[in-house]
Amino acid sequence: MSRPVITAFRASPDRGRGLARDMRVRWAFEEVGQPYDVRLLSFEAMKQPSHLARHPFGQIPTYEAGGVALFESGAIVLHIAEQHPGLLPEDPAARARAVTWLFAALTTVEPPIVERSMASILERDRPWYAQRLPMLDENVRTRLRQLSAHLAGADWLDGAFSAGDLMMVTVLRRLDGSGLLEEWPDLAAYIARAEARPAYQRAFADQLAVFQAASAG
Ligand code: GTB
Repeated sequence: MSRPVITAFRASPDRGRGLARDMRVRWAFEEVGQPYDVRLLSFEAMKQPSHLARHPFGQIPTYEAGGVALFESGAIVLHIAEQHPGLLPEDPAARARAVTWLFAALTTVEPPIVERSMASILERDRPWYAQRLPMLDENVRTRLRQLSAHLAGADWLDGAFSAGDLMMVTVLRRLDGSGLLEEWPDLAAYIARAEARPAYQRAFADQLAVFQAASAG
């Protein structure tokens, strides 16, 4: 069977920090040992009809393999996890809980983190930013506090490392540089534990190499 193809930024605005959402898909492929190819896109190419046919919102990442074409990083990671052993437990109840954590990362934890991140980029010079930031920080802190209470010293969210942890860690990494993660050393250790996984390291190096090539060219 031919290798799956995903799309990613040709020149990621995160400057190779692995914060764009192709990183979670790359990491999932590496965890399950599935080689893949990457089609790199400029911002302009992402808005062309050929890409809009794959992604109605003109974004990355997308996924194509064996007649299946997907967009949305959560759907792609879940699909990879369902196609290969390694990211979801065999036991049906544990599997359902791992999928629950994947959704929790995307729909409960990611929104306040993205809201804070976007405000810090787009509103930093606005007169209301200084007043708004404490509320944005507090919304993030609420989730971090709750996550920390759930982890309660465990290595992973629910037993063995799963697609739920993979997604949660990619979501939390977007707080890098905010100073908020440092308030929960257990969460910082949770992220570091995930980042130490060889699959993560390979995925990170691959996306960094793309940025370095774009910068050199
Ligand atoms: N819900 C979708 C998913 O999960 O796949 C969201 C996809 C998405 O937001 N894609 C972004 C994109 O294509 C790239 S990842 N943006 C271009 C556009 O909308 O025109 C988001 C992202 C971008 C940059 C950073 N960064 O620089 O730190 C972090 C995250």
